[in-house]
Amino acid sequence: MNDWTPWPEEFARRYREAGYWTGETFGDFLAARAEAFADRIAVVDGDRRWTYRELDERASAMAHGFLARGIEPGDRVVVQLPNVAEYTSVVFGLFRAGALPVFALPPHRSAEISAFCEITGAVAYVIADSSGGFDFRALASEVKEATALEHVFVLGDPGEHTALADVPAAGGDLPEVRSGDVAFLQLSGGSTGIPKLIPRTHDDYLYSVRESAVICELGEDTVYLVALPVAHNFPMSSPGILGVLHAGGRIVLAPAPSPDVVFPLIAREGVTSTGVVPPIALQWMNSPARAEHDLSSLRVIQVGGAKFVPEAARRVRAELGCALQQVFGMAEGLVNYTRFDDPDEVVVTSQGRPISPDDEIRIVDGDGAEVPPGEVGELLTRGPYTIRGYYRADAHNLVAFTPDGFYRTGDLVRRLPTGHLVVEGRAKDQINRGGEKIAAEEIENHLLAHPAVHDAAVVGIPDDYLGERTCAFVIATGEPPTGPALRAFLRGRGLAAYKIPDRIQLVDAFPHTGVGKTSRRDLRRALADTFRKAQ
Ligand code: J2J
Repeated sequence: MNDWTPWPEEFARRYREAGYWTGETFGDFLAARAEAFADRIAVVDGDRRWTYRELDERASAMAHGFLARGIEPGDRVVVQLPNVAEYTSVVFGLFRAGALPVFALPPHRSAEISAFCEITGAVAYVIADSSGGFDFRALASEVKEATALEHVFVLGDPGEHTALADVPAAGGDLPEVRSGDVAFLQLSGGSTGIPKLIPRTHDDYLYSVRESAVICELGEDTVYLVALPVAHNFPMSSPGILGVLHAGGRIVLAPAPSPDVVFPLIAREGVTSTGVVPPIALQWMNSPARAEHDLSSLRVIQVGGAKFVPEAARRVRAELGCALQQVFGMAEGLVNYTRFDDPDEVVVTSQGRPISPDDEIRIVDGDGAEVPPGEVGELLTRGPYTIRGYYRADAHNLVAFTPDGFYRTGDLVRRLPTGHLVVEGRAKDQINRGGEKIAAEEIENHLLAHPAVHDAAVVGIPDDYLGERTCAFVIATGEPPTGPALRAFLRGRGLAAYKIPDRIQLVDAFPHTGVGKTSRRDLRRALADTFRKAQ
């Protein structure tokens, strides 16, 4: 079994020759930033301000400390932290130690964390003691019991584990890290029962970061607000915290995206840009608190992660007093941005065009043939920062990628003559709940574990605010379970809260979807249609 799929040598050579892959590692990247911007502020978290030099020193001390405690180059380390400054020192510390962060999100619970640990064989887990009212130490103890985890590092009160504050250490040389190796594992939105992890190399990711910083016109005067969970691919790299560090700007970490938290922070720190998902943009636009704060420093709000409908997009400039940039990206690679010199109509109605001239785009029909220009089809892509395979997923890779290495995004798009893409829908078994991705099969499998569930199908249903919500159609066996009982059952299985179905509907039978063997995809589509018609 291969851990990951490198680019074929002829592509790797091409990307190096074109200057995309420069040989820089994340460790080098931070060192160069610290050299260039030493005393400038890099990270703001509440009243704490770290300079570039301080971040660099903290990252090295973390690296030495992790190594001294037995973390080895190549080891996987699950990182699940809220939006705090230590996220940056931990992650760059792991990069410098040659260890691979696995980026969990704050809502993940035992079902997800155990799966990440099992797939990766992670030896360590970095958490905060508690956050958002949840005690992560108990979760860590549970997962440690059941997996190969050896270390748990805790920001704050460590309980039975190790305090993150005790990790930093002095030391000599750090291990050699190669830019063509995998630097970290990012999460895929997923469409199958088992989570998929995305191996990104230093070379490929840093290319997308540098180009994003240019496209988004970042500079030393950039003050970027991290409103989404910092480990998500969007605020990490599009252009996100890494793009801002590249340009010598300042990262401001927000503990939550709500207007009461974010608006005062924008005013206090003079925030110039931020990236959010559509429901947050809507919440900000709809908030009466807008009038009470000086948001005039804001130059651009990026919106992505789910479709931002034109009606909402048109409101941005008047209501938030800044420009809109649409971002259509994916942790697997390809990122599209509308550009600042695009006509307003293109910014409002499209999801942008790719970063790189070497991003290859194919838009295909169900048989894999390219559709005529301007028509809707599934987006396939290949390029200098798009993976060629998921981590340790040989069987799934055969279906998720074409034989010639294109990633099947599962997104239905059409292309404008300018090269901009318009997202029209989805051909994958995933629900996009306001930017949070839910794999239908994963939730169905959890439901099927309930003794009174005979069959289950999970689909997306339209929602004005989130774009989509989840509805689970359930066929019971014996005494039908109630909705609240099924929800409690799912929570009890350690599932992240955003994956618990918003609606549970008991049905006697599923619709027939035509001749022959019914595919789950057809069934989900038919259920979603009947739901829509019934509304
Ligand atoms: C419609 N669907 C979108 C958009 C993503 C930048 C921005 C977002 C992500 C992200 C990211 C969309 N309109 N503007 O990684 O770097 C849906 C598509 C896509 C999937 C990827 C980044 N922007 N999507 O959302 O890995 O279905 O990345 O394939 O979480 O989100 O999800 P994810």
